[in-house]
Amino acid sequence: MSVAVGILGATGAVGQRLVQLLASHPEFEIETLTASEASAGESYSDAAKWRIESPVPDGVGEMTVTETTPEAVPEDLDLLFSSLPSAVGREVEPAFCEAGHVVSSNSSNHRTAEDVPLTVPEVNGDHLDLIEVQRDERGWDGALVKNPNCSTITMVPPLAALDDAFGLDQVTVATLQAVSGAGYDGVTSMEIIDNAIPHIGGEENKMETESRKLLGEFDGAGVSWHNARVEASCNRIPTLDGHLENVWVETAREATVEAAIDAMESYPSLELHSSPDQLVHVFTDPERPQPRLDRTLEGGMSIAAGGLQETDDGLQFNCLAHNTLRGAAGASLLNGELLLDRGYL
Ligand code: 11C
Repeated sequence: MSVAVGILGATGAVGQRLVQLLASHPEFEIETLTASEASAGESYSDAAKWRIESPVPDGVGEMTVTETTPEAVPEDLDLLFSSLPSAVGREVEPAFCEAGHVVSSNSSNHRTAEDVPLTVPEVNGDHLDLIEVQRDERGWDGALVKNPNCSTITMVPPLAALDDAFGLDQVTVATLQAVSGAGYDGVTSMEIIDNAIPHIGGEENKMETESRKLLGEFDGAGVSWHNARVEASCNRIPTLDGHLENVWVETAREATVEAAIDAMESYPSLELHSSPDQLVHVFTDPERPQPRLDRTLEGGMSIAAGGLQETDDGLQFNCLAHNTLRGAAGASLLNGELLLDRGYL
C-alpha cells in the first residue's frame, strides 16, 4: 500500500531529514513539499540548498515547493508531516486538520493540549486514540498528532522501563545537547567550540511537562499525567548530533542495577517499519554512550543508556539519542506509521 504524504516545512533541518527518511520508505510516497512563501515555486534542490547531506534523493530535487497553506496542498493527501517552526505550526496546523488532513507534527505547539495525542509509539501508542476525543471536540475530519521534544524522547523510553519495574517518584535530568537541535543557526554557530550554553530556549519546561504526559495513563477520555516530579537543566555543547543526558531517579520501590538493565533492555519495541529491533541498548562500559560513537545505533532510532549506578533512593544513569532522527524526523515518521497501523489513514 502506498500512502501519499506531504512535508510541511520541508526545507528546514528536520524537514530535510524527513525527505531522506521518506524517499526510500516502503509505505509512504512524497507528493508535496511546502515551505515559506519565499521558496514557493522553486525546485526543492534550490529551496533547500541541501545543507544536511547530499545528494538529494532521486525524484525529489526536481519537485516544486509550494507555500504552506491548506489551499496550496492537494486535498487528497493521506498524511502530512509537519516540521514547521512552532510559531507557524500553531497557526496553520489546526487549519490543515480542519481542512481534513491528518498531521503528524514535530513542532512544539499543542504538545500539552488536552485533546492532542503526544506519542512515542513504543511507550504510549495507546494515547493515539485521543484523536477520537479531538475530533468530537474540534469537529475536525483530520487529526493532529505530536511527537515530543528530542531531549524528552531521549530519556522517556528508559524512564518508562524503570517506571514499570520500580515506579518513579522523582526525575532529575541535566542535558548536554548537540548544536543541530538549534537548526541551521545552531550548526553554523560552531563558534560555540570552547564554550557551553546553559538554559537553552525553554527546554526545561518541555522536558518537565511532556515527559509526564507521555508516561501518563489514557482512559479513553483523556490523559492523567504521571505524578512524578520532573526537574530539568538543559545545556548546549559543541557536538553536532546526539543529545546526551544525565538522569537521577527516585524510585517508589527498591531498584538494583541488574534489574534496571534487564527492564531497559527488555522494554518492547514495535514492528513498525522504522522501529528499532531493540528500543533501549545498555552499555556497561562506563565511558559509553558517547554521541559520536553511539548516536547512529539501529539507524539512529534506538536509545543508548549506560553508567547505571544505585543511589540512596534510586538510580543514576546516562542516555543518548540522535536528536534529529529518533528525536525529531524519525519520531514524526514513527507516529505516521502508527497512524497507518491503527487505521487512521
Ligand atoms: C534543541 N530540543 O536541542 C531542541 C530542539 O521542541 O522540538 C527541538 C525543539 C522542540 O534545541
